[in-house]
Amino acid sequence: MSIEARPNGGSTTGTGAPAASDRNSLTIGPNGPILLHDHHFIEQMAHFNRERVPERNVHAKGSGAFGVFETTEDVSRYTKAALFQKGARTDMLARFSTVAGEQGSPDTWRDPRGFALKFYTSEGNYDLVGNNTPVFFIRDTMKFPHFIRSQKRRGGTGLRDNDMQWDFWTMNPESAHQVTWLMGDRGIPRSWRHMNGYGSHTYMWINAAGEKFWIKYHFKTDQGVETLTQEEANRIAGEDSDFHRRDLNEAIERGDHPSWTLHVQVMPYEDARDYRFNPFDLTKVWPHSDYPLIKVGTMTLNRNPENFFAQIEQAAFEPSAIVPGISFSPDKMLLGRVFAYSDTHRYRIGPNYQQLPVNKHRVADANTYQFDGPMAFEHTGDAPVYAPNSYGRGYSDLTGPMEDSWEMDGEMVRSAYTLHAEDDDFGQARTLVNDVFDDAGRERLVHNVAGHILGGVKDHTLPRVFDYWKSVDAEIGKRIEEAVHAGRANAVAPHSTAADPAEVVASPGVDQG
Ligand code: HDE
Repeated sequence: MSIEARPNGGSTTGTGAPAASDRNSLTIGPNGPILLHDHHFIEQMAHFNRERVPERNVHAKGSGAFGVFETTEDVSRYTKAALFQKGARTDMLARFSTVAGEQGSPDTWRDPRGFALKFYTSEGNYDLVGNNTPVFFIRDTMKFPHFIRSQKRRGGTGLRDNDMQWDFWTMNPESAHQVTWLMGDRGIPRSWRHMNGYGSHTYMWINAAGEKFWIKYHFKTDQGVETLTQEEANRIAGEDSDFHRRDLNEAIERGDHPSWTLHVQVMPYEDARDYRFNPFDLTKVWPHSDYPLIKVGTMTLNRNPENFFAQIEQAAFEPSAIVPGISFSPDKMLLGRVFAYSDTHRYRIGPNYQQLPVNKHRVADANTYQFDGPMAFEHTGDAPVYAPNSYGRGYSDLTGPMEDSWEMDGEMVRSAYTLHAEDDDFGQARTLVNDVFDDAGRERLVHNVAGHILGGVKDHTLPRVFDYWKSVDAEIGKRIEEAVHAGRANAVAPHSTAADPAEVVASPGVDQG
């Protein structure tokens, strides 16, 4: 919406009337006191004091753009979802973000990146709220607040603390796969355009015949994966904390529209029970040799937001936003998130956040039994506000087994997952190190991990850290231990002359994750 200059060149009050001045408050004489009935001054000041909404408590730093998803292949044998029918073109919004840093933190910190997608489909919004990593640190939602607090700031000093991070990671060994990925090259993408996106969890697809499949999403960047070294990232963090936000905005501005090709892995419903890994364990991937990638379509980002606050800060992505043909899975992390996101939006933005234009679905004949609440500006007139009713307002009344259900039995317990044949905490991390990283990649992994450890890990945490890495791979663990001992031996004593920054493996002042 472009606001042309008004005929008198002036502005208006919040109620639309001409405003007298945006430069001088109303006083008795030029030197007198400000008058209480200077309502324009009061309105300006009062609204200014209320311009901030709470930042996201994770993924606070991010940005995004609008675009379109086009399904180019026929995957109707797996899903009936309208947006995934061949030829469908669906408007969408993407938001990319870091995880632990606050709104003003550097884009180039070592961290997973949020890869949040909102598809405005003809059947309702479908939100796929993933990361640029196919796995995660933990596999039970109950641990999430503890995990996040260990990555943020200490209760006493308010400082971030690498020791706290390793204390948590080494006491939760299921984190090893994600931590290995994080400390490797992909922990710092060169730009959001040069990273892949993943749904991370296992989801359910249902086809028109009601047949169910387990699937995993892979958005492969068409720009190619490119990363930053720790040293490049440290430098950029000091020069331009909005490096990634600026890159995306300027690329779209110059017509260089980034795109990603979506593939899915499809697991027949019955395979899950005996698959060698727990297919719902978010710390695990499904080897592509077991379930190869199947192409679906292309996502292209081609329009920058007009207003950052209205369209990015207030964008509300929620894993609970699903459409017919797509559903959840027994993944405890996904089920926890299905509750948490809408809850956080009600707190952060308000209970009517779904009415905001950026969050509004595109379903013409929507019929929602939600009414009133703060800032409600949609309504259904005098239509019945209850169901059932005899005045013709429709309502839903399905009973019996739901099409997207799955079988479960057993008593209520609090427990870890039962382990499948090859389930353990370090095996897939070891595969990542030995079969995916090359020699140079392993060298950078050792360098990054040792640098992070030298950034403040305390003596009593160190043995667990070395054991953690030796459990991933004996050789890598040994090299990390040697690099840390060497780094400590070379560390310059605080009282002596300043060290050459290049010699200090880690810049403790710069966050590494
Ligand atoms: Fe999030 N996560 N998360 N997360 N997450 C949030 O929702 C949460 C997890 C992810 O750009 C919050 O709107 C729980 C995994 C992204 O606006 C919050 C758990 C993955 C974004 C929240 C997880 C993600 C968020 C904070 C453990 C990848 C940014 C603000 C089960 C698959 C979305 C908000 C955006 C944001 C909860 C773990 C991705 C607090 C409880 C795993 C991309 O609700």
